[in-house]
Amino acid sequence: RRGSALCLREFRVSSSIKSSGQVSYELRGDVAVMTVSNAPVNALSLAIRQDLVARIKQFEEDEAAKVAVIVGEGKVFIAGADIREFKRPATEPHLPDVIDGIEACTKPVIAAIHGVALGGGLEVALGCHFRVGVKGAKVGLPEVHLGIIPGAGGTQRLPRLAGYEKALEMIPSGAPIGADAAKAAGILDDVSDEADAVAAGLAFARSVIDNGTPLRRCSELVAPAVDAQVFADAKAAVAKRARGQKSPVVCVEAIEVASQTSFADGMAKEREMFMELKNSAQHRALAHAFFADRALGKLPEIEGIAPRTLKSIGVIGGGTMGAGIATGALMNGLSVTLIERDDEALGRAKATIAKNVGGAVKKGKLSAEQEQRIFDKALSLSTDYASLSEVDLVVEAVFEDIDVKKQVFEKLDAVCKEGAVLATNTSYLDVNAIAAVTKRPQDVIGLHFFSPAHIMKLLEVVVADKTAPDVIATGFQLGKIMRKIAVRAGVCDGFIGNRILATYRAAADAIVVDGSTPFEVDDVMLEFGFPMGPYAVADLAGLDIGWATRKRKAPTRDPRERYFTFADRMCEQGWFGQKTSKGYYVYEDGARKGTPNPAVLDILTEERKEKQINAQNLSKEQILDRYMAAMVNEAAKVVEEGIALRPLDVDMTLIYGYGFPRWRGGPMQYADEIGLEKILSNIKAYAEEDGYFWQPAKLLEELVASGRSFADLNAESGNNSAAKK
Ligand code: 3H9
Repeated sequence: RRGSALCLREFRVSSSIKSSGQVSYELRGDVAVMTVSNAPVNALSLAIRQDLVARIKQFEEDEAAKVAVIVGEGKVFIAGADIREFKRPATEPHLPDVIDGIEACTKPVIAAIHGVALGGGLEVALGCHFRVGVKGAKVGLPEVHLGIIPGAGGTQRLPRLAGYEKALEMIPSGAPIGADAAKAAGILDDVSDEADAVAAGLAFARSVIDNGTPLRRCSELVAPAVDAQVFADAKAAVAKRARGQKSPVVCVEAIEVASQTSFADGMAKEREMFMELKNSAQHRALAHAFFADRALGKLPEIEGIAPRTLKSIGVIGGGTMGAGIATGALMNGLSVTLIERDDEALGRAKATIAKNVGGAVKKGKLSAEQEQRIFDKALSLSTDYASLSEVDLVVEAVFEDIDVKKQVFEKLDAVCKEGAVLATNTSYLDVNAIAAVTKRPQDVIGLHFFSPAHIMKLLEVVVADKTAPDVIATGFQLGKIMRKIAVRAGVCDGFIGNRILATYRAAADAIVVDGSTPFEVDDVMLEFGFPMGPYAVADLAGLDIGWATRKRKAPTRDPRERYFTFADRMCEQGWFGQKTSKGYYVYEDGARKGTPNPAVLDILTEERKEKQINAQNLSKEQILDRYMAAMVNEAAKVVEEGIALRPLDVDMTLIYGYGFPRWRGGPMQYADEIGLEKILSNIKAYAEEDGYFWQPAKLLEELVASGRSFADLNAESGNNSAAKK
């Protein structure tokens, strides 16, 4: 039989492999229990793969063992291949061969799944002859999120077992499904009532032995045929959603291969597709993002520090931002006391919260009971600061003016209990100056939410000079409770995100005044993968906001700075973007997507004439290079000054708060891919035109001089597990 031959081949391979002891083998009566043990998530490292091969050989030769059960030690079954190994050349035994070896066994092998079986973990289970899950278990093939496809038979075995439609649903989305759904789809043979995977596996093994159930190999199954149009439709839908990311489309193509060829040919093709993606910049970027996500909260200053109690919070200000913060907190189980200046403003705030919460209920993110609880119990409204005397944390979201904020903090200092965290949601003001008006600067922190605050993922935790470590820990804890991505930032104008944004927006304005159109810049950034270009974003945010900032900053503007007037001229005409139906784009009848406003081009022509600028005709590539150089240069300064602790903090800020395509990994990861030398030499060339704006970051120069990258800096920080050897 094909299976046995394969199995024997594996045995020969394995005879020279020494077991490292990470997959244990224990005979329980006539059932061999193999326990994969590689904390924390039983990733299929080289040692585990070697061990699996050895244990399968042992089982095949063990006359006392009739059936084998594979289980995972700890919280999960197996979370997939060891992603850290992908940076190095693949080492034998390769996972597809290990799994073929399991499937080829002549005696039944059962996967008993608890926690999760993800990626290669589910592929191991698909290589087994039976799969049983305990309640609460989840299975999925999330490789797409790492810019790859399942590469150990997932794209070939899953459609054979569960059908093409199910595979097309699960693999390109990467979304895991629960045990019951997996059973309904035929992926699990049973969902056990046993709490423990070993007990579930043993019980299933017993029934296989008692009933003499024949082996079932996924590779030998034939899925019901489907029309080729199903794949064409899936590819089109997935490509639209993926916006430049390759792996979702390749996932569909790999599943389609399963419908066209033999299992063996399909496996060869899957391997080819997998290897190509594994060696791609998109995979490197997404793997970087995976580990960066997990490194964000690992900060030496809060290691081992417990956060303060966090059950009830106060929110000052019930505008869009304050109501959004209150909504986010309420939806995640916190009690909220919201303060406004009068009953009318409180009524408006309550209506906004009700609308936000209602929207979440409609989307199925919240139940009607939870909604009821929020308005019956969790939300209090008050015009009196004294109502904040017992809250654990207060977030101030009042008008962005330093004097107004200082007054608020003086009042908070007077009424809040000892140990309460006092947070400002300012987006650029000096948190040190705000802390200084209180007698407890150690309790003051910036918590910079992004609007709409109950939806946007990013939270900048802004650490001031005197902020206490447990207050920082509490900021991160609030982020966790509210399901935000919290990034540590230092104090400066605009912190990490808005400071970098201001710089690349200024670069965009220069590109536009020097000859390109805002629409070309937007198109280039859309093509790059941003959901919107900077000028469409400006229209959405309201052009009057930038106008007010420019007016405020006018007295302190450095005369060496190039100043552009086109945006002011647009505002003077009352064009504030979407809210006035006109800005860079024209929004007919309240449309959310506009068409280019041709009058903007006339305003630009006038400005060029006044300033005697000869319009340059920049190519798309030149526009992109300038835009990205500005972003990377400012980002490097932000790291150099310690505003961001590591390059990865910048990357995640831009991804979660500013629409930077995740599959490019953030600006620092992108810069590493392009090469820091190239970025620096571009900056130096631009500096010949405008030496004030294009001052190279010292950090960038240092890295180029020492031949290092931003990834090296992340690794040197010691908190990025991707970099660990
Ligand atoms: C694959 O399988 C390819 C195959 O198709 C083909 C191969 C040929 N590898 O998330 P957590 C680390 S691709 C290495 O905080 P949780 C993680 O970095 C893989 N390390 O825990 C963290 O380390 P640290 C497809 C991994 O409880 C620690 O484990 N599989 C891996 O919130 C704890 O992780 C996936 O994409 C890994 N595969 O969530 C699944 N996974 O403590 C990826 C985790 O140093 N994993 N680590 O920061 C997950 O989705 C979640 O980790 C999981 C646990 C849900 C399992």
